[in-house]
Amino acid sequence: MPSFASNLICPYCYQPFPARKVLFRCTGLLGPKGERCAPARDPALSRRFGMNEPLPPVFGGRLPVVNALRTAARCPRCGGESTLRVCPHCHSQLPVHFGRVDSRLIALIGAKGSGKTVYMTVLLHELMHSVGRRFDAAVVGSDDHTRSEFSKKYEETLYRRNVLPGTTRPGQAELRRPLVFKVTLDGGRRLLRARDRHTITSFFDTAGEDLISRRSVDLNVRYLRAADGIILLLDPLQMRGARAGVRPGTPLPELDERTDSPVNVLTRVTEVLHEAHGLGPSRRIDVPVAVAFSKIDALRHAFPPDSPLLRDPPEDRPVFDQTDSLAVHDHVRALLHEWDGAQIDQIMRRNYAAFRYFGLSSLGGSPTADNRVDPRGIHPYRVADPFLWLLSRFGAVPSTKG
Ligand SMILES: Nc1nc2c(ncn2[C@@H]2O[C@H](COP(=O)(O)OP(=O)(O)OP(=O)(O)O)[C@@H](O)[C@H]2O)c(=O)[nH]1
Ligand SMILES: [Mg+2]
Ligand SMILES: [Zn+2]
Ligand SMILES: [Zn+2]
Repeated sequence: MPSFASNLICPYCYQPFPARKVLFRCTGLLGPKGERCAPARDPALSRRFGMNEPLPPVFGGRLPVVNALRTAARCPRCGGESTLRVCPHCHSQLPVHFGRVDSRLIALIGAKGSGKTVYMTVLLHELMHSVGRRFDAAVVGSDDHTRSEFSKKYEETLYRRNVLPGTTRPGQAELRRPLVFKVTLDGGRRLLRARDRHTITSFFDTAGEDLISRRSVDLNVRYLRAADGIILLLDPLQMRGARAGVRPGTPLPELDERTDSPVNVLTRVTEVLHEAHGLGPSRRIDVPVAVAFSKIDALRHAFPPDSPLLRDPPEDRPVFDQTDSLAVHDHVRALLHEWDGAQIDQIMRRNYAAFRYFGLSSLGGSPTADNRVDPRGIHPYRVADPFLWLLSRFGAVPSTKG
């Protein structure tokens, strides 16, 4: 999405709106007239995200529009000035630079139990720590909800209590709120651009069960339609051909009527994207899709010694390494044939203009029998690759020529 686009897309509810329609939330501080706007439950936030905390009122549309992206407005009730911009649909507070910096919505999808919630947690943790250091990037939650949700719920569960998350509640896409982060790359030390560059990324962790029936896929249609990039997480342990070769002792996900084969998930997501973008069956979808195979730790023992999935990605420079990534891509494509997943490759080639295969492991090893993090800790492998590939496609990080 270009900056100054007339239509912005809210990173929380993924609904589009023209920049001039943005609303403001009163600060709730004492205004110049000596009045103060009282906080109350916001029906829009409550309906869509189940957020009921009392907040000062929302207002808008009163001032002459000097600049569609105006950053402050005066509250008609108390007369106080506010810079807190909110989405006209869901009333979520918009990130500080929203509308003037790149905003990229990244949908994370995959079947039930494919590892999405664990992956999102580990990826963001890595981005905030090691990967962030390498790219000299600051990755911060862009609102209070994201900051507290991420640290109290996601990080706390996995990194401090060492418990794997339970199934993400299905059917409640309306109540679950994407996590919105701002990635700031330090311009001074970057190769391509001189100024700091901000990218707002919004992650929506779907409930795998929402992908089972055609009807519940539609729940996620809005998220898929608005996505600038998609990370499709597929679980090789749910593929017949791969299950046969897992490291002995690896707990295998049960395949029951609530899980769906990766091929079926991909087929359905492809149909939805075709429909959402109004494309005929012969047109290819041009949203970049990172097809990432999770839980690679359970299969690596059988890879040939020269496999790129046995080495670490080059991490000495703040660039996305295309040569390494293409080697992984080719290797995963070859593995797909062994895993009885040749159909996945056919679907990708026929329907997508830009896709790449990845192999990763969020935990770096199997969880324990009672589904806790192994006491040896979390050792993520290649988790940042799909995200960095998307960022490089968005022009937000440099990449080497492949
Ligand atoms: N071996 C291995 N197992 C993993 C890894 N990541 C996740 N798992 C296993 O996969 C299970 C499911 O992971 P989740 O992240 O909850 O999966 P999800 O895709 O969010 O599932 P739903 O919320 O039900 O759609 C975990 O409880 C772990 O047992 C990994 O990197 N390696
Ligand atoms: Mg989940
Ligand atoms: Zn006010
Ligand atoms: Zn919104």
